[in-house]
Amino acid sequence: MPASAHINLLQNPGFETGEEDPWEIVGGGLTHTSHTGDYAAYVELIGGGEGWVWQGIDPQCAEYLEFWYHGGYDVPGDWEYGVYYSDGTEYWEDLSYMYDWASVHEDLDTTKLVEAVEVWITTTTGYVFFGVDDFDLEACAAPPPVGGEVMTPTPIPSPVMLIAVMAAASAVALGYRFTRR
Ligand SMILES: [Ca+2]
Repeated sequence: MPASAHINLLQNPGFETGEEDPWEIVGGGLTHTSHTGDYAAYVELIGGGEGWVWQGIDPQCAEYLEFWYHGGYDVPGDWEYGVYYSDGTEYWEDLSYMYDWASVHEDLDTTKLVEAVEVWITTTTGYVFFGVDDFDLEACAAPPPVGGEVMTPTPIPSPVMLIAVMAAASAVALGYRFTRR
């Protein structure tokens, strides 16, 4: 596993400021039913609809996304989490129903820059309550250059270098002979 910088690119990742900012929480808010600390975010849908917990950042390379969640309930619908990359592509994965808090870990594409993360909840009927807490969007330890390739130096022996190496070798051989005499 590649080393990471141990820098969380998200602000207020565990909602412990007690305010939603800079998260965008639609269809929910903050709750004291947390994974750790005093607060978590939740989305609650009654009889259908959609909601989400979203945060945008300045585009940066991220090694992985982690967070804790619980909820879902056994009703028709989708609960997913996703990452928005600065090139316009997105990556989404399904979440399954979890009564107890469970963790998610997703390794990300480090050739791209993340500009937002989101947990997205939708249902057509019934009741859904989803809690999320303790997000970590982990910064890359060494962001790869964007728009270019990493240059790997390949040693190419030039004639000048070969002559120098041969001269050095013969000088050593001569020196050896002289000191031995
Ligand atoms: Ca918390």
